[in-house]
Amino acid sequence: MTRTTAAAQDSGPGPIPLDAPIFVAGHRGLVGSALLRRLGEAGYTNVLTVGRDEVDLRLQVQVTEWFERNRPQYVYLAAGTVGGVMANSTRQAEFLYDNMMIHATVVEASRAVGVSKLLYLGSSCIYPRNADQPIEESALLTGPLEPTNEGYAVAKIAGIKLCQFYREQHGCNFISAMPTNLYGPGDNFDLEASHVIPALIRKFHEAKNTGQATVEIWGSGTPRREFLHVDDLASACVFLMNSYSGSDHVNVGTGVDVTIRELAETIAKVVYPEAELKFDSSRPDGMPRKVLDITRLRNLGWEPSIPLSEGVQSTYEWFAQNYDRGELRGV
Ligand code: GFB
Repeated sequence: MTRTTAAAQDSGPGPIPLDAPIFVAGHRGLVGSALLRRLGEAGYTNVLTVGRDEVDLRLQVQVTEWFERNRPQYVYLAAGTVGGVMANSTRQAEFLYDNMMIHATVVEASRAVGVSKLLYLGSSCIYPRNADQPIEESALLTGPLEPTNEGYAVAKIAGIKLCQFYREQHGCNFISAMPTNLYGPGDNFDLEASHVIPALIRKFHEAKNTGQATVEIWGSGTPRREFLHVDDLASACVFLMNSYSGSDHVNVGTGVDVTIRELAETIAKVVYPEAELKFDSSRPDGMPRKVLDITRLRNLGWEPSIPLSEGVQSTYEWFAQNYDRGELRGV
């Protein structure tokens, strides 16, 4: 194996050819579908996907066989079992098992067929519950995790380490991006399993339709969160795939956070301004605050471009157009 210098590794092999075979794992999810849109806009012509009916990404044999047949050269690893604070806290075994397996099989198959570069997507929940805010990448593994998403976070941390160790031991150019809380078109709008933005968009919409005066917001309304539109994340991923090849993971966010009460007010303004907010303290708050330090990404040359109010407006438009389709209502 030829060793390259740290600087050369950080800048990577240069732009990805537009006709290179690129695999997007998890293409039906919020992130994967945004990646397909972004890669299409950017002119990539050979984007590969596979449905879960064809390949169970938790099964190494199936994944390796698919890689051997399709020979992707670049991989975006956006597949996983995901959900909001409630789904995470009540299905920790599933979140840990599924994600650990999916990361392991795709990383190993990528090594086995000699993939040139893989981008692994983690989550900001990898950081300790009491990390200093905004959270720098160096906060990883410096303290105990938020208990409501410990299973998911442990799987995501294992994924980062896996990429780093494959780099060290096998010379693989595998990089990791850590997105903050995401939202956008194609999200999961199931009220028990979803994240806060899709849940509130749906709750305000249904309350408006039925003339209900109050809308229930989980928890105290005081936790602080940072929200990134998924199209901004997809843009950052394509940017990193083309320009970054370091071993350290890179935070992807906006660097700006709001309270859940402020978020609810922003969504109410777009969907149903007359609604009254009612806070349900029997539901979990989760992390008290989660906002990423995005200095590393900024220094590499990328900035987010979609403000929260604009992103909520366009996501609501997408939701309203698609609401009649049964799957958005979990039926
Ligand atoms: O989006 P969410 O589930 O993600 O919740 P987390 C964020 C905050 O919104 C919490 C509050 O304080 C919730 O209590 N919230 C208010 C609501 N109303 C609602 C509602 O109707 N639905 C939901 N879901 N929340 C997840 C982690 O945590 O974030 C995952 O569990 C992952 O591991 C993901 O990292 C990004 O930020 O709390």
